Amino acid sequence: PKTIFLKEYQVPDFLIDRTHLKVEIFDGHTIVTSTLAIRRNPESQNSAAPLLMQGQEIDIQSITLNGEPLSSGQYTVGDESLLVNTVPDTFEWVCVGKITPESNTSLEGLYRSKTMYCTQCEAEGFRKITYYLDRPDVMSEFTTTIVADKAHCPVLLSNGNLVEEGDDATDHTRHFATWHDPHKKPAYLFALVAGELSVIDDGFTTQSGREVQLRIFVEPKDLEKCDHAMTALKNSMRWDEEVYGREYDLDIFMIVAVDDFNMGAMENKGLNIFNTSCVLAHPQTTTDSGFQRVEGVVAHEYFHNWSGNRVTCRDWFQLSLKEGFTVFRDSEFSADMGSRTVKRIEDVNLLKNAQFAEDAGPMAHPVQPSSFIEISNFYTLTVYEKGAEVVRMLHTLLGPEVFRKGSDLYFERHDGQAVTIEDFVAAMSEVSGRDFTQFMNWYRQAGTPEVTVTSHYNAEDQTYALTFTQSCPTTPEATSEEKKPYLIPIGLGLVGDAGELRLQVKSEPVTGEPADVEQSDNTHRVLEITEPTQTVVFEGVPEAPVPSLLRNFSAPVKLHYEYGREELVALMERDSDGYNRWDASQKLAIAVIQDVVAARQNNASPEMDATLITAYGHLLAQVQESNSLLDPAMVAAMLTLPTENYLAQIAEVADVDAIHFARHFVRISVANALTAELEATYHALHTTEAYAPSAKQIAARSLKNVCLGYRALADDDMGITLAHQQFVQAENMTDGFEALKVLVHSDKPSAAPLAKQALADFYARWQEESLVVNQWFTVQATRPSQDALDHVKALQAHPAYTLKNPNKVRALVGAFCGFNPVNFHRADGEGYAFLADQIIALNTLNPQMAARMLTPLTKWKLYDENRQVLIRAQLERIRKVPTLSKDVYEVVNKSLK
Ligand code: HT7
Ligand code: ZN
Repeated sequence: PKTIFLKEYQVPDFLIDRTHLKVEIFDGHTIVTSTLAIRRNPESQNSAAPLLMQGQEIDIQSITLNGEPLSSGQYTVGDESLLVNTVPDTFEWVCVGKITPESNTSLEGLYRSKTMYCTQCEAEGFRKITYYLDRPDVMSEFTTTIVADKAHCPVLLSNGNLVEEGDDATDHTRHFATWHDPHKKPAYLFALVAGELSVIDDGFTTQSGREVQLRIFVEPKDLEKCDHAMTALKNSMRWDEEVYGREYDLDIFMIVAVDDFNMGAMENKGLNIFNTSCVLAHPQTTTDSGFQRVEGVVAHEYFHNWSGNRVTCRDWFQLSLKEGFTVFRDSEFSADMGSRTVKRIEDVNLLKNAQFAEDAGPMAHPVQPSSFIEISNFYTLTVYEKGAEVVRMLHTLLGPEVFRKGSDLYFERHDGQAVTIEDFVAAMSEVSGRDFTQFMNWYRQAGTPEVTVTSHYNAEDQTYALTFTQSCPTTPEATSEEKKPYLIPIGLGLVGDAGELRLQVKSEPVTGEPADVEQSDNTHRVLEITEPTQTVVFEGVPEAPVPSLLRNFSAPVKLHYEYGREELVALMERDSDGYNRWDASQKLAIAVIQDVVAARQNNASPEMDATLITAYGHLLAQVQESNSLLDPAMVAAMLTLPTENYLAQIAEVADVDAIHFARHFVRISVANALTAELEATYHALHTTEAYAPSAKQIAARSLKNVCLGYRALADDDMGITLAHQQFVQAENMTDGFEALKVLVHSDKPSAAPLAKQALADFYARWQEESLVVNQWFTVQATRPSQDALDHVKALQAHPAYTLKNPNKVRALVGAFCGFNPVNFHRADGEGYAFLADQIIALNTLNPQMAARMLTPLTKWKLYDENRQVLIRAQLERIRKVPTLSKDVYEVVNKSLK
């Protein structure tokens, strides 16, 4: 397979002004007639360039050029292309091709999901529908006519506005619909849906007074699960007007839910297609986090209408231009809809758990990658989540008003264009008058920068010096020495005994260049670190403070500062920055767990540090006070220990068994020490109020269920009894599922029969609800007990399981390999062999999914010698598969380098 390089970008040789697609769906095959108005691009470097189109798995029936048939000798069909050596400067191209959506299991292009036909074209799926210039900088005006059987496909949808519909002239069992999209768009934003669907209707009046019809299409049985998505859509539309001044631009906005989908959703112009898991929500079948996910994904796809569709990417190296910016936008939206601090904690948790791991592995790449083999492999946490953090840093550096001016300029200047990340940053630079040359390192260098901070308090002068040293580890594209220093915004405060101290920076730093310091208020600042080493001195500091560093996680870095445990407790209790209060709780928990890991490794008996228990006790006492200002969701997050995966990531050599033991030991110790407090908090929050996905209720449920989880670990059986009661009585999925998880994951003998019965009851009750069955698979796949792998293998034979549905694969195989580390990393290597088997099977069925499922095997460097050998052996086995897809080839080869 060929590597594509950013530096080799060339403008397209041809442009397609208008695209007319006629898609005739028959049972077993589909005929696609594409009529394209093509002309040479005046900006092309080659005025005599041949016409090279992309196409895959299309059976060509005929081609005409300006009405003249093209014989097969006049063009060359390659594996994935069609070449015509001589063409006029302007011409009409008509190609009739036959495709078979029914046998398309890759879920790219046009495919059949259950009884419905739908498309997924990003990034390069359109070429499976017709031959085309399938690249984002070729933008065309699309008209689409769909013809299909009336009985099987009563609903026919495509992008834009419906212009005509009626019976087929020759066959009255068939009908057609013609849609026209007035906005030029790249092929990746094309969509088509045909099937038997029910719809909920609503409307939205834009800020300029235009009426927009809003429609959500789902299977008839899911009609009652659309209200939350519709509310989220209307809130998103209003929010984008208020916060970014962006108004919707068509008369209709449609969402369609499909069961078989490789990702969460797709922002096709005017016709978003969603994985059912990201649009359907009902209190009885959806957990709180499911509700929040629906809200976030609906917003994300809607926001793409401007950040992605109106202004799109020049090439796929610019993917973060739309994805990083849109994740930032949806994250701010969710923060405005619920708890800002808790949303920030969730985002950072994802970044630290998963994106940092990606940055430390063989697939590490810059936010703007410089090369790829298969672009589908670059829809990554780096492009999305780190990309959003980079946009957030611009927001932090400029402040909300100037950032808004920058985004206004960006949208106005580039409306209708396909542009680059540099164009985005240029707009931000222009409105602020700032030079962002150094800032671009965030886009162009891979790896997580590390910042080490040391402090020195001089009681005599009342000065406090902080020295920052930055570096970035070696990643596949550059060594540590080659990496240039970053501009790192560091949010900062100084916590004293009686409160936060006033910050006065001494005009000249002790060493290095003068620190660029942005003033906000007296007790909080954002320092700008630009040098490899830089010192900032504060004066008028009356006492030795505890520094609160990287407030609100102001930059995606690993920050090291040697905190004493009592200092962490001080931050947990007194820091005005909510994010750092949580971060201190995590740091303290890590230190305590690491003690136990070390004891375990030295065959010593583990001891529990009482500092953590006392701090947790204070939190539980405070949150129960009648006038408490503590957000229960914050307390829940603070009481939640770092994951085993994260603990593995930060270990020198990850000892999965010792980590599992230590984390469990700390949880049991907390449970036994705070039994009464946990139980009291549980009861105080366990109400019978009717379910609402409100921030207040979600917060209460999250703390209640964290308490239940701990309580069930204490030496007595009361927690198991409470969990069982909650499971039986639950009126919403959050409470039901959390209780089920407690029972199924418990290693207590008393829990075993209850768990068995609860699993059986749960399945019996929800077997018709595919998304709930996914939860049922996951709770079993993540069970820590030793027979977990055998159980997962047995579940693969369950009638509800299929390798063809990505949600099922993620729920069972993905959950086991990603979130059951102690079993996936079994010392005998059976977990690795199991995953390799799944990847080999998926490689032919669905290469995108196969490549994604490789992720746990890419992390082999974290583990001991024995496991490294076992993982590499499985990667080698996969590499030897004769018909390896580009997707899997790229990840396996990079992992074995
Ligand atoms: N922009 C969408 C990307 C997407 C996708 C990419 C590859 C393969 C399948 C896919 N489905 C959707 C999703 C988004 O970021 O909104
Ligand atoms: Zn997106």
